[in-house]
Amino acid sequence: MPHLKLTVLSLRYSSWSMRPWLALTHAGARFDTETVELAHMQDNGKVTTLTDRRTLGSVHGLFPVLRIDNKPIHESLAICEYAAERFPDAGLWPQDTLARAQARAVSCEMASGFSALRGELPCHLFGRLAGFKPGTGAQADISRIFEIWRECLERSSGPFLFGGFCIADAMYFPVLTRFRTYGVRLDTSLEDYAHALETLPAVRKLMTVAKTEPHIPVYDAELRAQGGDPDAALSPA
Ligand SMILES: N[C@@H](CCC(=O)N[C@@H](CS)C(=O)NCC(=O)O)C(=O)O
Repeated sequence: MPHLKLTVLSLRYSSWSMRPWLALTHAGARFDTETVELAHMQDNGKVTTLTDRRTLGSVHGLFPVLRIDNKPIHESLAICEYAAERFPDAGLWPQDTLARAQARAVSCEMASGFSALRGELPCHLFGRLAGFKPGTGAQADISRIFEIWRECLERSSGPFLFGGFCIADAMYFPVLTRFRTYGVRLDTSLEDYAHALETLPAVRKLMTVAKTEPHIPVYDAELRAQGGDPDAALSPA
């Protein structure tokens, strides 16, 4: 069996890292997770060069990277594709050809879009900010995401976007956590989807692991500056 190592930024915040972590975990893959910390995220005025990033295991400067016996795959969706092919019994893509293409389409839409949402509502698994009002661009992204979720759930009858949990759900999980952090309300049908995601064993495991992941001081400072609390949703020990 090849050795798998997933190099990530802190799973408290890194949405791109969470996605392949969830896909691999749901598939039952045995893999090591290595969390790296970048100098410019420590709130000390330092920069992180491409050389620094490569020394820490990146290929093109970003994370996550999966290494299979030290051979890298960068880009989260490509890592998820690898997991789907390596662990075919996990159902990481739908069986049906059309549903599979549709699942890939909404996954690609997530990977390449929603920049206003990403910019305005940074991912904080345990953060909470009361009274947040999205701007026009972020609101348009939220509306489109609700539309995708409703259409998929109507077609599949749930509980996940394409019936069983698949890569499309892994792609949208960090969006759901943003909705929780910033108080974006879901209607009843979408709350059922949220419940299915939040109680999935791989998601529960992620939430447990994330509690032990490092804080990123610049992200916490940005949330606090808006009146938020980066640890508000941590359950008492
Ligand atoms: N398209 C890439 C995006 C990866 C990405 O943006 N990763 C962020 C972490 S969530 C990162 O490495 N950021 C480093 C930085 O901001 O300096 C993927 O899907 O893997």
